[in-house]
Amino acid sequence: MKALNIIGAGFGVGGFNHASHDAPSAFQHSDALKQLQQEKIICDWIQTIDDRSFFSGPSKALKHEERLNIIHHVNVLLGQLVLQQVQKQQRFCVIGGDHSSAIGTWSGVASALDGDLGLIWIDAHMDAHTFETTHTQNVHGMPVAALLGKGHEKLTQILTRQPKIKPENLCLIGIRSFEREEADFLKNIGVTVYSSKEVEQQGLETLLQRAYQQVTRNTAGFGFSIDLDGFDPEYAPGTGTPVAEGIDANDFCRIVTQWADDPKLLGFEIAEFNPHLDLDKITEKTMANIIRAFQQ
Ligand SMILES: [Mn+2]
Repeated sequence: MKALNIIGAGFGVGGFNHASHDAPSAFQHSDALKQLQQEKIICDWIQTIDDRSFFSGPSKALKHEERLNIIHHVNVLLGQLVLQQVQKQQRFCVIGGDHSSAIGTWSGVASALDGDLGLIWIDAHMDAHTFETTHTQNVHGMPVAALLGKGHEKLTQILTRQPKIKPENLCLIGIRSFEREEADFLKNIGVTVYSSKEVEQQGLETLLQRAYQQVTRNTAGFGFSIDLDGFDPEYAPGTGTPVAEGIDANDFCRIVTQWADDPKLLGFEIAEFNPHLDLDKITEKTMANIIRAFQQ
Protein backbone atom coordinates (compact mmCIF):
# COMPACT_ATOMS: atom_id res chain seq x y z
CA MET A 1 0.00 0.00 0.00
CA LYS A 2 1.17 3.49 -0.84
CA ALA A 3 0.78 6.46 1.49
CA LEU A 4 -1.93 8.85 0.38
CA ASN A 5 -1.54 12.60 0.05
CA ILE A 6 -4.85 14.40 0.39
CA ILE A 7 -5.54 17.76 -1.22
CA GLY A 8 -8.68 19.70 -0.28
CA ALA A 9 -10.63 21.43 -3.02
CA GLY A 10 -12.92 23.85 -1.19
CA PHE A 11 -14.82 24.69 -4.34
CA GLY A 12 -18.38 25.93 -4.26
CA VAL A 13 -18.92 28.61 -6.87
CA GLY A 14 -19.00 26.05 -9.70
CA GLY A 15 -21.92 24.28 -8.11
CA PHE A 16 -25.60 24.57 -7.46
CA ASN A 17 -25.17 24.96 -3.70
CA HIS A 18 -22.11 27.04 -2.89
CA ALA A 19 -21.90 25.54 0.61
CA SER A 20 -19.76 22.71 -0.75
CA HIS A 21 -16.78 25.06 -0.10
CA ASP A 22 -16.80 23.47 3.36
CA ALA A 23 -16.26 19.91 2.10
CA PRO A 24 -12.52 19.58 2.83
CA SER A 25 -12.54 21.28 6.25
CA ALA A 26 -15.48 19.14 7.39
CA PHE A 27 -13.87 15.91 6.21
CA GLN A 28 -10.45 16.86 7.55
CA HIS A 29 -11.91 17.19 11.05
CA SER A 30 -14.31 14.25 10.80
CA ASP A 31 -14.38 11.19 13.04
CA ALA A 32 -14.39 9.12 9.87
CA LEU A 33 -10.92 10.40 8.90
CA LYS A 34 -9.67 9.99 12.49
CA GLN A 35 -10.82 6.39 12.34
CA LEU A 36 -8.72 5.79 9.20
CA GLN A 37 -5.68 7.20 10.94
CA GLN A 38 -6.30 4.91 13.92
CA GLU A 39 -6.34 2.00 11.50
CA LYS A 40 -2.87 3.10 10.36
CA ILE A 41 -4.07 4.03 6.92
CA ILE A 42 -1.54 6.70 6.14
CA CYS A 43 -3.21 9.90 4.94
CA ASP A 44 -1.30 13.16 4.91
CA TRP A 45 -3.43 16.24 4.40
CA ILE A 46 -1.06 18.41 2.43
CA GLN A 47 -3.07 21.50 1.49
CA THR A 48 -6.55 22.90 0.90
CA ILE A 49 -7.41 25.38 -1.82
CA ASP A 50 -10.53 27.36 -0.94
CA ASP A 51 -12.25 29.44 -3.58
CA ARG A 52 -13.41 31.89 -0.88
CA SER A 53 -9.82 33.14 -0.65
CA PHE A 54 -10.40 34.78 -4.02
CA PHE A 55 -13.46 36.91 -3.39
CA SER A 56 -15.27 38.75 -0.63
CA GLY A 57 -18.98 39.16 -0.05
CA PRO A 58 -21.70 36.66 -0.86
CA SER A 59 -20.75 34.15 -3.56
CA LYS A 60 -24.21 34.31 -5.13
CA ALA A 61 -23.53 38.00 -5.95
CA LEU A 62 -20.55 37.14 -8.18
CA LYS A 63 -20.97 38.02 -11.84
CA HIS A 64 -20.52 35.32 -14.48
CA GLU A 65 -17.04 36.53 -15.52
CA GLU A 66 -15.89 36.81 -11.92
CA ARG A 67 -17.06 33.30 -11.16
CA LEU A 68 -15.34 31.92 -14.24
CA ASN A 69 -12.08 33.66 -13.33
CA ILE A 70 -12.17 32.25 -9.80
CA ILE A 71 -12.88 28.74 -11.09
CA HIS A 72 -10.01 29.07 -13.56
CA HIS A 73 -7.63 30.29 -10.89
CA VAL A 74 -8.38 27.65 -8.25
CA ASN A 75 -8.18 24.89 -10.85
CA VAL A 76 -4.74 26.06 -11.98
CA LEU A 77 -3.59 25.91 -8.34
CA LEU A 78 -5.16 22.49 -7.82
CA GLY A 79 -3.67 21.22 -11.08
CA GLN A 80 -0.19 22.32 -10.05
CA LEU A 81 -0.47 20.54 -6.70
CA VAL A 82 -1.71 17.32 -8.27
CA LEU A 83 0.97 17.50 -10.97
CA GLN A 84 3.65 17.57 -8.25
CA GLN A 85 2.18 14.45 -6.61
CA VAL A 86 2.18 12.49 -9.84
CA GLN A 87 5.71 13.62 -10.68
CA LYS A 88 6.85 12.34 -7.27
CA GLN A 89 4.96 9.07 -7.94
CA GLN A 90 2.92 9.86 -4.87
CA ARG A 91 -0.67 8.62 -4.87
CA PHE A 92 -3.12 11.50 -4.33
CA CYS A 93 -6.70 12.00 -3.23
CA VAL A 94 -8.64 15.21 -3.90
CA ILE A 95 -11.58 15.92 -1.55
CA GLY A 96 -14.12 18.42 -2.95
CA GLY A 97 -16.21 20.52 -3.26
CA ASP A 98 -18.11 21.08 -6.49
CA HIS A 99 -17.05 18.77 -9.31
CA SER A 100 -15.45 21.56 -11.35
CA SER A 101 -12.39 20.43 -9.33
CA ALA A 102 -12.04 17.57 -11.81
CA ILE A 103 -10.80 20.07 -14.38
CA GLY A 104 -7.83 20.97 -12.19
CA THR A 105 -7.19 17.49 -10.83
CA TRP A 106 -7.03 15.67 -14.16
CA SER A 107 -5.33 18.53 -16.00
CA GLY A 108 -2.59 18.19 -13.39
CA VAL A 109 -2.34 14.44 -13.88
CA ALA A 110 -2.36 14.73 -17.68
CA SER A 111 0.41 17.33 -17.57
CA ALA A 112 2.60 15.12 -15.37
CA LEU A 113 2.21 11.96 -17.43
CA ASP A 114 4.54 10.80 -20.12
CA GLY A 115 1.70 9.25 -22.12
CA ASP A 116 -2.08 9.33 -22.07
CA LEU A 117 -4.44 9.51 -19.10
CA GLY A 118 -7.16 6.94 -18.36
CA LEU A 119 -10.16 7.91 -16.26
CA ILE A 120 -13.16 6.16 -14.72
CA TRP A 121 -15.87 8.70 -13.91
CA ILE A 122 -18.51 7.74 -11.32
CA ASP A 123 -21.50 10.10 -11.48
CA ALA A 124 -25.27 10.40 -11.81
CA HIS A 125 -24.70 13.10 -14.44
CA MET A 126 -22.64 13.33 -17.60
CA ASP A 127 -20.97 16.66 -16.69
CA ALA A 128 -20.50 17.23 -20.41
CA HIS A 129 -22.11 20.64 -20.90
CA THR A 130 -20.61 23.85 -22.24
CA PHE A 131 -21.90 27.39 -21.71
CA GLU A 132 -23.71 26.96 -25.04
CA THR A 133 -25.72 23.94 -23.90
CA THR A 134 -26.01 24.30 -20.10
CA HIS A 135 -29.42 24.75 -18.54
CA THR A 136 -27.98 26.04 -15.24
CA GLN A 137 -24.71 27.92 -16.05
CA ASN A 138 -23.05 25.83 -13.32
CA VAL A 139 -19.49 24.79 -14.20
CA HIS A 140 -19.74 21.56 -12.16
CA GLY A 141 -21.82 20.30 -15.08
CA MET A 142 -18.92 20.87 -17.52
CA PRO A 143 -15.70 19.11 -16.41
CA VAL A 144 -16.03 16.10 -18.74
CA ALA A 145 -16.43 18.38 -21.75
CA ALA A 146 -13.58 20.64 -20.59
CA LEU A 147 -11.16 17.72 -20.13
CA LEU A 148 -12.05 16.50 -23.62
CA GLY A 149 -11.10 19.98 -24.92
CA LYS A 150 -14.61 21.34 -25.46
CA GLY A 151 -15.85 24.53 -23.84
CA HIS A 152 -14.62 27.91 -22.62
CA GLU A 153 -10.85 28.37 -22.84
CA LYS A 154 -10.71 29.27 -19.13
CA LEU A 155 -11.78 25.66 -18.52
CA THR A 156 -10.07 23.82 -21.37
CA GLN A 157 -6.66 25.50 -21.11
CA ILE A 158 -5.70 24.76 -17.52
CA LEU A 159 -1.90 24.18 -17.41
CA THR A 160 -1.74 23.31 -21.12
CA ARG A 161 -3.75 24.13 -24.22
CA GLN A 162 -4.26 20.51 -25.27
CA PRO A 163 -7.26 18.30 -24.46
CA LYS A 164 -6.42 16.36 -21.29
CA ILE A 165 -7.99 13.04 -22.24
CA LYS A 166 -8.85 11.08 -25.37
CA PRO A 167 -12.46 9.90 -25.63
CA GLU A 168 -11.41 6.24 -25.84
CA ASN A 169 -9.63 6.49 -22.48
CA LEU A 170 -12.66 7.78 -20.57
CA CYS A 171 -15.53 5.73 -19.12
CA LEU A 172 -18.58 7.09 -17.26
CA ILE A 173 -20.48 4.80 -14.87
CA GLY A 174 -23.76 5.27 -12.99
CA ILE A 175 -25.32 7.85 -15.32
CA ARG A 176 -29.05 8.46 -14.87
CA SER A 177 -29.68 12.21 -15.22
CA PHE A 178 -28.53 14.12 -18.29
CA GLU A 179 -29.51 16.38 -21.17
CA ARG A 180 -29.64 15.27 -24.78
CA GLU A 181 -26.88 17.66 -25.87
CA GLU A 182 -24.46 15.94 -23.50
CA ALA A 183 -25.44 12.43 -24.55
CA ASP A 184 -25.11 13.33 -28.25
CA PHE A 185 -21.68 14.91 -27.74
CA LEU A 186 -20.27 11.93 -25.84
CA LYS A 187 -21.77 9.43 -28.25
CA ASN A 188 -20.44 11.26 -31.31
CA ILE A 189 -16.86 11.28 -30.04
CA GLY A 190 -16.95 7.73 -28.68
CA VAL A 191 -16.87 8.06 -24.89
CA THR A 192 -18.10 4.91 -23.13
CA VAL A 193 -21.12 5.59 -20.90
CA TYR A 194 -22.67 2.96 -18.62
CA SER A 195 -26.03 4.00 -17.20
CA SER A 196 -27.24 3.00 -13.75
CA LYS A 197 -29.67 0.68 -15.56
CA GLU A 198 -26.73 -1.11 -17.16
CA VAL A 199 -25.06 -1.35 -13.76
CA GLU A 200 -28.21 -3.00 -12.45
CA GLN A 201 -28.49 -5.38 -15.42
CA GLN A 202 -24.85 -6.36 -15.92
CA GLY A 203 -23.44 -5.89 -12.44
CA LEU A 204 -21.08 -3.24 -11.15
CA GLU A 205 -18.11 -5.60 -11.04
CA THR A 206 -18.44 -6.57 -14.71
CA LEU A 207 -18.63 -2.94 -15.78
CA LEU A 208 -15.80 -1.73 -13.54
CA GLN A 209 -13.57 -4.55 -14.85
CA ARG A 210 -14.46 -3.61 -18.41
CA ALA A 211 -13.79 0.06 -17.65
CA TYR A 212 -10.44 -0.80 -16.07
CA GLN A 213 -9.41 -2.79 -19.17
CA GLN A 214 -10.46 0.11 -21.38
CA VAL A 215 -8.74 2.93 -19.52
CA THR A 216 -5.48 1.07 -18.88
CA ARG A 217 -5.04 -0.41 -22.37
CA ASN A 218 -3.19 2.48 -24.02
CA THR A 219 -2.47 4.82 -21.14
CA ALA A 220 0.39 5.69 -18.80
CA GLY A 221 -1.84 5.52 -15.72
CA PHE A 222 -5.42 5.95 -14.59
CA GLY A 223 -7.60 7.34 -11.83
CA PHE A 224 -11.14 7.65 -10.55
CA SER A 225 -13.21 10.81 -10.42
CA ILE A 226 -16.00 9.98 -7.98
CA ASP A 227 -18.98 12.29 -7.74
CA LEU A 228 -20.81 11.27 -4.58
CA ASP A 229 -24.13 11.57 -6.41
CA GLY A 230 -23.10 8.56 -8.49
CA PHE A 231 -23.99 6.49 -5.43
CA ASP A 232 -27.47 5.86 -4.19
CA PRO A 233 -28.50 8.71 -1.83
CA GLU A 234 -28.74 6.08 0.91
CA TYR A 235 -24.91 6.12 1.01
CA ALA A 236 -24.33 9.78 0.23
CA PRO A 237 -27.14 12.09 1.33
CA GLY A 238 -24.65 14.96 1.76
CA THR A 239 -24.53 16.10 -1.84
CA GLY A 240 -26.16 18.96 -3.73
CA THR A 241 -27.93 17.13 -6.55
CA PRO A 242 -28.81 13.61 -5.38
CA VAL A 243 -30.55 11.25 -7.81
CA ALA A 244 -32.36 8.06 -6.76
CA GLU A 245 -31.31 4.55 -7.80
CA GLY A 246 -27.56 4.98 -7.80
CA ILE A 247 -24.57 2.72 -7.32
CA ASP A 248 -24.23 0.65 -4.15
CA ALA A 249 -21.24 2.26 -2.39
CA ASN A 250 -20.41 -0.90 -0.43
CA ASP A 251 -20.24 -2.88 -3.67
CA PHE A 252 -18.02 -0.21 -5.21
CA CYS A 253 -15.59 -0.28 -2.26
CA ARG A 254 -15.44 -4.08 -2.26
CA ILE A 255 -14.64 -4.18 -5.98
CA VAL A 256 -12.04 -1.41 -6.22
CA THR A 257 -9.91 -2.93 -3.45
CA GLN A 258 -8.44 -5.16 -6.16
CA TRP A 259 -6.65 -2.08 -7.57
CA ALA A 260 -5.28 -0.85 -4.22
CA ASP A 261 -1.79 -2.06 -5.04
CA ASP A 262 -1.98 -1.42 -8.76
CA PRO A 263 0.91 0.87 -9.76
CA LYS A 264 -1.23 2.16 -12.66
CA LEU A 265 -3.64 3.75 -10.17
CA LEU A 266 -2.31 7.29 -9.80
CA GLY A 267 -4.97 8.69 -7.50
CA PHE A 268 -8.62 9.49 -7.09
CA GLU A 269 -11.00 12.33 -6.40
CA ILE A 270 -14.15 12.39 -4.28
CA ALA A 271 -16.32 15.39 -5.13
CA GLU A 272 -19.65 17.11 -4.46
CA PHE A 273 -19.57 16.61 -0.70
CA ASN A 274 -21.80 19.15 1.04
CA PRO A 275 -21.39 18.62 4.78
CA HIS A 276 -24.38 20.87 5.52
CA LEU A 277 -26.66 18.34 3.82
CA ASP A 278 -25.15 15.23 5.41
CA LEU A 279 -27.32 13.05 7.65
CA ASP A 280 -25.77 11.28 10.64
CA LYS A 281 -22.32 11.62 9.02
CA ILE A 282 -23.30 8.91 6.52
CA THR A 283 -21.55 10.63 3.61
CA GLU A 284 -18.34 11.14 5.58
CA LYS A 285 -18.32 7.43 6.39
CA THR A 286 -18.79 6.55 2.73
CA MET A 287 -15.87 8.84 1.82
CA ALA A 288 -13.67 7.13 4.42
CA ASN A 289 -14.78 3.72 3.12
CA ILE A 290 -13.66 4.71 -0.38
CA ILE A 291 -10.24 5.78 0.90
CA ARG A 292 -9.96 2.56 2.92
CA ALA A 293 -10.83 0.48 -0.15
CA PHE A 294 -8.09 2.09 -2.25
CA GLN A 295 -5.52 2.06 0.55
CA GLN A 296 -5.96 -1.43 1.96
MN1 LIG B 1 -20.30 15.36 -11.39
